[in-house]
Amino acid sequence: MTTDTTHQVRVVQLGGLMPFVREWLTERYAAPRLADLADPAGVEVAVVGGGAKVGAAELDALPDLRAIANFGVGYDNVDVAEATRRGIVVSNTPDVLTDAVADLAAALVVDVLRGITAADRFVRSGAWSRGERVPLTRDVRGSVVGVLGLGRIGTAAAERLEAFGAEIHYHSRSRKAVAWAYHPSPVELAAASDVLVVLTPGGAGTDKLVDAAVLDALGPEGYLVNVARGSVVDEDALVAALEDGRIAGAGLDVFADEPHVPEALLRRDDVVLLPHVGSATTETREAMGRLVLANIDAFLERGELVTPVG
Ligand code: 8YV
Repeated sequence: MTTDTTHQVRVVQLGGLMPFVREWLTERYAAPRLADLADPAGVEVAVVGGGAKVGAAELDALPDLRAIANFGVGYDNVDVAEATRRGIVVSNTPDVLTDAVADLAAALVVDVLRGITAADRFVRSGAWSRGERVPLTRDVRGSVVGVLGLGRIGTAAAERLEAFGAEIHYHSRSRKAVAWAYHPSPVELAAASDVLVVLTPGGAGTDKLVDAAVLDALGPEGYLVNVARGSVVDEDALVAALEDGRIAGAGLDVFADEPHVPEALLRRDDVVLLPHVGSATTETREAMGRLVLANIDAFLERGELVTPVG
């Protein structure tokens, strides 16, 4: 497909956007995919989905770009420093997905402690009808949940788990004005926790923050839950810790190289594996889409973003 040359293309689509978002962008801005764009001149806004990488090479391909609207709260896929250097502003989709992601984080904590999906596999395998039994599991009430990264989503997840009767501890870049117990490092938080829940941003600042030392501090009775970014956990160290029984199990919605999931994890019954679905509800994805459009409109009309990053 080539672009209509009578119409100046101002908005372009990059990466894996959901079909309804593509439709909205096509209807409202006649925004083509980057691959279908005949001439990049005049493109001012790039909408980025599916965590597509945007670095110097991608920015070179769009010489008139002035804004990047990222479909997602996490923007570790975008080289913001390079964009800023070129005078390009970046927006994300905060707040609208907080509840959905916090729900999934809390659900994974309950799942790893109560063995819900493992018990589902047990029933489907016919083991229950053969008279076998599932092992007893662990109470959520009274367990210590360590939240690594007490931002908007971390706080919302902690509130949910507190309602379940869990005791909340946390580590964050800064101490917050909350009653929950603060630990000065991830290792100290892990040592105090039954379940460590990763809710930090991705990117260079948190790369492999959860390493072998943190997993060892979590210990053989401890579980890891990650709904943030795969990059925050040293995946090889996680596989090794599970294989050696140095941690009890894990609930993972994100991976280092999505959609690739290490073979060693696929084989294990003590891990819950989800395909990066933290924000994947109809309501939330639509709200994210509306926020992306609001950012594009504000930028094209007034040169401002509604939810700029940084
Ligand atoms: C999206 C996410 O699935 O918001 C984020 O940071 O990870 C998810 O909501 C992702 O951005 C895909 O576009």
